[in-house]
Amino acid sequence: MAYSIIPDFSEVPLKQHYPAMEASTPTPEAEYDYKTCFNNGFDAWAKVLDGTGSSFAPFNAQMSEFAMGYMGVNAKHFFTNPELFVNGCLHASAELGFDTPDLIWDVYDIECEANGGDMSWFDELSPAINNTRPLIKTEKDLAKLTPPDPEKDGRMPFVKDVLQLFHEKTGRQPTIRFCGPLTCVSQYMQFEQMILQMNENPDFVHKVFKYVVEEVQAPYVNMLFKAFPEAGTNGSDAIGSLPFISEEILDEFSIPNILRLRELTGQNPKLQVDNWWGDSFSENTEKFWEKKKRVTPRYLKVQDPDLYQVGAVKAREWATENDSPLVFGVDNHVLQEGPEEEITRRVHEYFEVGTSGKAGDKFALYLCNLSSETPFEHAKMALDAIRSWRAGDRPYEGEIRSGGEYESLARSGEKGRWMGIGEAVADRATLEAEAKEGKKQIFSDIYTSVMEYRDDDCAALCQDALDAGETCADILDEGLIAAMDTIGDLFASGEIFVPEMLISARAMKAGLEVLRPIMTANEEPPKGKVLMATVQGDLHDIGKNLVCMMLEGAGFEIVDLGVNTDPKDIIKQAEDVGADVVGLSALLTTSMPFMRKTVNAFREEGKDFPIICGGAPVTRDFAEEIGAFGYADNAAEAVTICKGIVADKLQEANQ
Ligand code: B12
Repeated sequence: MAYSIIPDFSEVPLKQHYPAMEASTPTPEAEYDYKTCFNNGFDAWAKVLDGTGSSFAPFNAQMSEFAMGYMGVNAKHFFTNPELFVNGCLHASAELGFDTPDLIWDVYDIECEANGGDMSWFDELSPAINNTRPLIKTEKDLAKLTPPDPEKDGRMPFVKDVLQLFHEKTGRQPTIRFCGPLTCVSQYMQFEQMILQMNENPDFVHKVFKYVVEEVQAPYVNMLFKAFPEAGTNGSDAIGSLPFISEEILDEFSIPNILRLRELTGQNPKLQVDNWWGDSFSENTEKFWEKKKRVTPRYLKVQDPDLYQVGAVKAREWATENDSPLVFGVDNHVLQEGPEEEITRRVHEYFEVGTSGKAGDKFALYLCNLSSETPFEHAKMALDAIRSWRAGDRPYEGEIRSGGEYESLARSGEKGRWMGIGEAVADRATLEAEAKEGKKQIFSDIYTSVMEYRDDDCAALCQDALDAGETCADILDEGLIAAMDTIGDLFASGEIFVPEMLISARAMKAGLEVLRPIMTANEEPPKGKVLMATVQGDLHDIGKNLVCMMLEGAGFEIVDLGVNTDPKDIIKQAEDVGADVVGLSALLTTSMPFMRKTVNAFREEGKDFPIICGGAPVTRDFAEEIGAFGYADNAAEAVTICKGIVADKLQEANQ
């Protein structure tokens, strides 16, 4: 069956990771009887989640990309052909011995794609909305949109077919997946624009939520409920996590819209959203878990890296006190990158704590995303760890490391590492006092206007400073850049979140606009020119955009090539604009090879630009190994490196 707006992939070659299968013919049923082989797992999950209690703790894993790699199927076929998709997931789950198969397609995209959202398709990973061309920028764009027909548009019918096949093959009720309303709106509006508009024009954003929830999501989910009235349902909401958003945004936008969707789909208490991260960023974890309970009433799910940070014991205690079934999620970075011992340790620790106490029979384990790049041995190791736990092996008994001071062997256990957040520097009052010390009043006022997100005041104060004869350089250094330095430090210490960073950057930009004409007329040079790009195959840009903002705040000129960037384009643009530094960002392990490819391409063409790399899965070692000039863990560090590169260049030129 062909679904609307899906390009023709008939010529796409197969990926050959694992023993390959013909993509054009559905994978064979193999020898498994899917109607019986997952029965114990399905029953155990049901007993855990309905609070009856299970005689063993079941597990499952997000694994569609892994199944795709395991079957040797190209993503463009896998995510458009229901036979391939369902057979692939069931076959891989049965073959590896999963308790249950967890069918999860690229769930963030379906609603926006069906409404005409621009999609990017890749060979080796799931497709994604191209967030550089959002559907809604203005009220006019919103008014022009016609809601999709769930029976016809995009891959909404694909999802229905997937559920139907799953039901036929397993004899079980499928789970209806949808995109959490907040993540869905960010797909329609683009993340930064959504956050800025929430601050500037919240009524508009509320209207977008209303449209998306009432006219797109409810009809879609209801179409699926009509076909599968007994189905479970679960939303995915990656962006509804701290510190992308604040708890205020959760309260104002996210929670009410999840509840509204529940209302519009027949008050089904099973309609839930269960994958918010950010527990370790919340000032009060227990209160955060109460918020989670509002949108996932039946159980508490806490996943790494937050789980490792706040501690499995704390989560166990809360769940027991609140009479809530409990699900722990094991870090996808640990599963993918190891170290190998950590995989077994982590699985055992979470089983030990999760199954402890009087509610220990209401516990299940979740392996957060086995990707197509997760080594087969690592997936096997996780499964062996589960088997050995069940067989009574307890090599690490009593060694509870999560929530403690243990230096984790796995870097993603460090606080905030996954968000590129560094070490605490100092508290806000100290940073502000230091920044203002001995400063002229006008600079101090400019600094404060940025810190307090007052765009108009910042612009007016910059004008006042110019009128009073101050130079652009001083206004920048003493006012705007000083403020962005503090903002960077506060973000690095986890004291402020992404929204505050975006809003302060906008205030800084308002001031910059006042200075720009004078700077251009005086030909006051920027501190340097940085070319930034997210590498090929990768559409994540939140981190890259933060780095751009901080660099701009530090006086650099930025040329941002956006996402999914071809190495050739990067080289050409670096030359055309005369970049002092080239910055590459990657958030997927599957796109990291393109970082290497880009660095190699510069080398092969003999183009000697200093390249710096970053993004959560990228490490200093990796950057060194591929021959990059530098690496930064976070936006503030990126500014320091760029300053260093430009200073060295100047020094060389002056010698
Ligand atoms: C937000 C998000 C999304 C959003 C992206 C929105 C956007 N506009 O970027 C959406 C929902 C669209 C999405 C889609 C997908 N995602 Co995603 N996503 C995330 C999430 C939750 C956060 C990533 C992020 O923005 N972090 C916050 C920023 C601030 O941190 P950062 O990028 O690291 O940046 C900082 C530093 O690293 C550094 N830095 C960053 N870039 C640079 C560059 C330079 C030069 C320097 C010096 C420094 C630097 O400074 C920044 C600021 O301090 C992570 C989960 C996680 N736990 O990390 C998953 C995650 C990255 N996604 C993942 C996956 C698998 C996907 C999808 C394939 C899912 C799917 N099945 O549809 C698609 C892929 C799309 C694609 N082809 O790119 C996986 C990756 C697994 C892996 N090991 O590769 C993760 C880890 C989730 C998971 N646990 O499975 N995702």
